[in-house]
Amino acid sequence: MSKYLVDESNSEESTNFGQKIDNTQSLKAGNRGPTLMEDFAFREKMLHFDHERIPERVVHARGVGAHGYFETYEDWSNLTCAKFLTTPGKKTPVFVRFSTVLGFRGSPDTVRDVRGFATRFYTEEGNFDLVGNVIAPFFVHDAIKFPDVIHAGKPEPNREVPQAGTAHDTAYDFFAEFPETIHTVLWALSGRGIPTNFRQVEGFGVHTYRLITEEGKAIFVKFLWKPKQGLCNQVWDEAQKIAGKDIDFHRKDLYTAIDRGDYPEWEFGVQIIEEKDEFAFDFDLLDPTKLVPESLVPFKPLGKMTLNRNVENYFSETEQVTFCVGHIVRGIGFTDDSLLQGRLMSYFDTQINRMGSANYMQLPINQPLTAVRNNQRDGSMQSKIFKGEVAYYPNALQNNSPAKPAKPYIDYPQQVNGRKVRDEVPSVKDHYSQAQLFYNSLTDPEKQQLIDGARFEIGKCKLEVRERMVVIFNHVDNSLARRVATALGVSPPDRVADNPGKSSKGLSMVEYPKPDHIRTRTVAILTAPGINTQEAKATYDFLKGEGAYVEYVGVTLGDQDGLDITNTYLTTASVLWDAVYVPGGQAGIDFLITANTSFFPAEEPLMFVVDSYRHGKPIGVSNEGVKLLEKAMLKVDAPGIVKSDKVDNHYFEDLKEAIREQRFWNRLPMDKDI
Ligand code: HDE
Repeated sequence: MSKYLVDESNSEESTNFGQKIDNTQSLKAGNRGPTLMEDFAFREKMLHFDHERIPERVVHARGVGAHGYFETYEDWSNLTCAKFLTTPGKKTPVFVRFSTVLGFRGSPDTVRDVRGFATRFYTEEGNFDLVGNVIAPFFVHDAIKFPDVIHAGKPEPNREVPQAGTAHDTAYDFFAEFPETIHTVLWALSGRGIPTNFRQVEGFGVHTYRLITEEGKAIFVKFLWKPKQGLCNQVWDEAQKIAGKDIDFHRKDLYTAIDRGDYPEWEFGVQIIEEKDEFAFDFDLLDPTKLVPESLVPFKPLGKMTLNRNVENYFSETEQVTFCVGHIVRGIGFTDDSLLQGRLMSYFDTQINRMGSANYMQLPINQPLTAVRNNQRDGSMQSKIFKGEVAYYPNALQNNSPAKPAKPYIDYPQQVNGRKVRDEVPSVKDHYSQAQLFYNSLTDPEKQQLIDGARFEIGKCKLEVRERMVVIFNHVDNSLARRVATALGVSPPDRVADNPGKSSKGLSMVEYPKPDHIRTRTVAILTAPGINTQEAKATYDFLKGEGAYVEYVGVTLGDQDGLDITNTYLTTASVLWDAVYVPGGQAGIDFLITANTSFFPAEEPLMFVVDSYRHGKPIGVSNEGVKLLEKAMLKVDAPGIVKSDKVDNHYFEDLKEAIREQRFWNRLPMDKDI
């Protein structure tokens, strides 16, 4: 792709047809006169500007992309003949685009939503696009319902509100009418719907695919991505505040980590189901509203992906990348999952609509590494010049070329039969067992967050929608329904269904392994004139040495007693940081508590620690710094508050451990009756 990079530094301006121009003024009849029609430079510039936008994606419009590579651990030819998985250590370039689903292209990053995790592998056999999500199941099992679920979730068409979220009548009207959505709805209401950043998300291929060996043996697989950075979510209040303070929060997080060389990594792997076990489960393997629990089928890592390069140009790369579920490589196959089958058509169509041309695969970001040879011709913006008179097959004039390859894509010779029907699929009808499995697998604080999410979202809906949603919840779990109902002004229902209490590993975010370091964790050190700069500096140096992203927050920008203040209490807020440290120093703490300069927002330092506390974040505090917490009426002995009179190595290790832990969920308020 580098041959397409354009560097315009030290150059002279020209039109698109190459004429050098002075483009600082338009051509007028006299200084104050009308602009002349003959001004070709003005016309070209303005017309190009008028056409700068292409239709945004109908879903997943808001996204962020990065380049990287995938490296396979071993030769997996016992599972598949896909070449990128059969040469140990081989690096295959990738491009990943993370996205929210419902919001428009300029919507905030931290809304509650499902998120896309789309990966393109530029393999030596062509592009393989694994267009997945960060949530394992999907709302509906039949592609024909997709426009409905999206119309219900998108802003309501009469007024076009609300933006980028499901907290409104039409979304929950649909969910209540269509209970197969409940499993995915619970995922979205949990921490999975508000990840801390895109580096800490799992990825799921969602559908069941096939892997096929050279000998033609096939197995069923689910594709999964496991982040090395751990899993973490924001608190809903925090996510909402970030949506105002920094709507690009997730984008910037990814860009920053990559710019600083802290490349995020994911293990890529599969859950393997032998063909003979297709019907061995109490759910349908081809039903994408269900997942394969890791307690039943373990995750088998195949390789690792590293994202190590940011895009040069958002539009050319992230906006113009055209993922298609149908971009597949030899050794990987589809299944009869009807959602997958529907997607196989929709993505090609949507890309032609977005790009305005069937030649979109010729764009630099879309070109495969392999040669493209076929008899497809012409179309808008054709950039290739094909030699010769032949554009058909078979032909003798060109020796029957492009010819049949020696090893073409393997269409798995699956037996297909059945009557044409437009019926419900009986095996999909159990909507609640896996919703229960998911709910039961969460820790109590995670359940609480899910319930609070439901109270917020459904609390925005009409009474009849609220009542119907409580009925759905009650089929999952009576206590869940009662807890949600109480806050919605709906009568807590009696038990109607059993929740047998089954759970699975791999579903709780809290139980996911944490990294053993604190690299990339962001820490704000609160300062004011009179703060103990020695303590501040020593903590800064220690955390920085551990690879954390540490900055000082102060009253004004610039130097303050030798500290380089890069944020003020006006430009930042606790929600933008993973942790906060308050050093000692009586005068400084007095300043933060009483704040006597006119431009200083008096409550902000207090709000800083209050929000950090409420969002379960680690808070380091030394000596007089404790007084700021006391003034804010926080429990200074609560978990995750690391305090000491001595800022020494012992203290630093405790602080590091708390920052590594990332969140102290049991500090968040819990319902009394559980
Ligand atoms: Fe998509 N989806 N989708 N989807 N999807 C699109 O393609 C569609 C589904 C997913 O970063 C669109 O380029 C249908 C499941 C991601 O560019 C569109 C159905 C999963 C992205 C489309 C589904 C996804 C898209 C919109 C049901 C997870 C963003 C613009 C049959 C496995 C890709 C575009 C990117 C994007 C259709 C369901 C993930 C319209 C019809 C299930 C990550 O083609």
